[in-house]
This record gives sequence, C-alpha cells and structure tokens, in this order.
Amino acid sequence: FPLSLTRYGLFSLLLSNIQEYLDYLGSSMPDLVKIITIGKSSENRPLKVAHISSGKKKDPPAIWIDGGKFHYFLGVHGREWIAPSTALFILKQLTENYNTNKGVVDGIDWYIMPVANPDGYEYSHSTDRLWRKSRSKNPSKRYDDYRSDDYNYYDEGRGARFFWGDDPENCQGVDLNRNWDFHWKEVGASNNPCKPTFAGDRPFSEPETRAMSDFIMDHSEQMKAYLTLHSYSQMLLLPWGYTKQNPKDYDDLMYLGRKAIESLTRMYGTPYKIGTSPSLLYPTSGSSDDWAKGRAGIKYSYTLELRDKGTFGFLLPATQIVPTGRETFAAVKTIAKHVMNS
Ligand code: ING
Ligand code: ZN
Repeated sequence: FPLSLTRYGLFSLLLSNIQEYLDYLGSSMPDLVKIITIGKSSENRPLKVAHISSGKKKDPPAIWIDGGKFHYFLGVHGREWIAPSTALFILKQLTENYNTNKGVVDGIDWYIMPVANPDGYEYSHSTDRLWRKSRSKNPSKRYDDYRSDDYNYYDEGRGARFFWGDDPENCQGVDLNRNWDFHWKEVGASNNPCKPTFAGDRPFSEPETRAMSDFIMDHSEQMKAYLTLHSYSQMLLLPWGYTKQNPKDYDDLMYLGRKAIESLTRMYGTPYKIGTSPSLLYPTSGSSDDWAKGRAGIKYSYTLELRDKGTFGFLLPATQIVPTGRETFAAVKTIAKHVMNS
C-alpha cells in the first residue's frame, strides 16, 4: 500500500488518505489490527481508532495515543498537522514492521486514533490553515456580546507566541482540548465561541470528546498510559494543567518522562523540556490529559508537543515528518517498555 508520509509534501496527508490507510491495515492484517469506529464528528465523519493486538499475551496493559484532538496522534487540533503524521508513523511501525517491534506489540494493546478532530483537520486543508477547533455550530450570538467576558490571558506572556487571535468571522467550533469534564473552564479557556480556546457550552458538549472519553472509560482499567500529540514547542507536558499543585505521583511521571525524552533526544539531538503546563506554558483546564489522569485514573498521562520550537511552527516542512516520527516513536517505546514491566 503506497502510504508515503512525505508524498503529499507541504500539504500533508489528506483525511481520505488516512482513513483509507486505516481500512487497508484492518483488512490486510485482520489478526493484528482492528479498526473501530467509536462515533461520528459534528459533520458526520467517522471517528476511527486502530486497535493493535497480537493476542500473544493474556490481559496485556493498554496504551492510548491520539493525534489531533487534539493535535498530534492526529491530535485534537486541526492545524497541528505533524500530529496525525506521527501517529501514523507509529501505527506503521507497530504493524507493517511488526517483526522489528515484536516486543512492544506483543506486550501491549495499542489504541491509536490518528485523527481525533477530522472536521478541523479537513477545514485546515480546505479553508483556513491555522484552524484549531472542531467545526460544530455554536448558537448564534453576536461577537460583541462576548467581548466583556473574554479571557485575555493568551494575549500576554509566553502564550502569545501561539496563534490565539480573534476570529470574528469564524465563530464555529469548540477547542476539543478544553471540553473535557474535569475542572472544566476553570482557567485558560474562553467563554467566547469566536476564540480558539472556546471550551464549549458545557463539558463534553462535542461528539468527538464524548466518543473518545466513553471509549477510554470503557477500557480504563486496562489503560496504563495516555498520550496525546500536539504541536508545537518540543515539550513533554504532564498533569496538572488546571493547578500549580503537582499530583502525588509527580516523581514517577517525571522519572518516566525523562527516560522517554532521553530516548527521543538520543536519535537526532532534538531538545525537549519536561514539566507541567502551568510551569512551562500556561494554565489550562478541561484538557484531555488532566481528565485521563483525574477521572479515568490512567497513571501515565502525557501531552507531547512535537517539533519545532517556532521556526516553522505549525507549518513544519515535510522533510521533518519522518525524523519527528522516528524520535517520537523512540520515546513511545520507552514508555511502553516501562508499562510492560511494571
Ligand atoms: N497545546 C496544548 C493546548 O491545548 C496543553 C497544551 C496540553 C496544555 C494539555 C495543557 C494540557 O493548549 C497546543 N499546542 O494545543
Ligand atoms: Zn494542540
């Protein structure tokens, strides 16, 4: 199957290519890969998860990876194109290169969702390259009505290097990384549907976050690690996002996080920072990694902010897709081995 991660150059992978590739894996390796449709997006696109399980080990621990919810494992965010590519790279290694990666495939049940925000991903290709949110229709209220309660944190300080601009023309969609039901909308999220960090009218208002959270909850006992891929800034973020207090097992998360990043950096020397979002970036609430730890009880919950540090930002050149995939897979394997042995 001719899936070339770089073939589409700067235009990245089209959603249709990704969906076709998932279906191809499911039908060509039915004993190893099952494609599960966990729901539909606002615009009725299927939300697909690849379940990789060789059946070699009884009751193995499981790892979830999403890109583009977010952003990367096609994370949740539309514009963060390196996320789905990296998720696909990992998926490809675990399946087509099974023989090289037998240890981690046999020892783990993998759930990989390359595109958690298919509508936003599609919209970032067709209309607005820097689109972040989903594409659901918000109740029409004049933009001016929201000005008074705008949350302006991102207009100052370090967050400003991201694109958080006002978008009065585009008041559709919800930030799928502010919509989760854990300390929802307490900090770092907007009431304003025209802002890139709009949290939604209520927690889990969106079909994408509902489908993901229901699925993860159904498998939460098995899941030992939750990874969500975003871009950009080269950071491994750990909970909590909503408070400056650290979780009780912060040292365990830092220990494994450091080991994972050592593996990543060993490959090409790419430097990463490790810490919580309030200490490295900005506070946020209603994000998926906080929910995965706080509600689903998944111990190792991490957000990976992939390449780069701002030179190209969201417009990462296609020549960096495969190196990003390789170094990120090294980090993911380190996490997998730890989870297998503990
Ligand atoms: N960054 C993440 C965001 O949703 C993040 C950073 C993730 C903060 C998880 C806190 C918790 O803002 C991008 N690039 O979207
Ligand atoms: Zn993101």
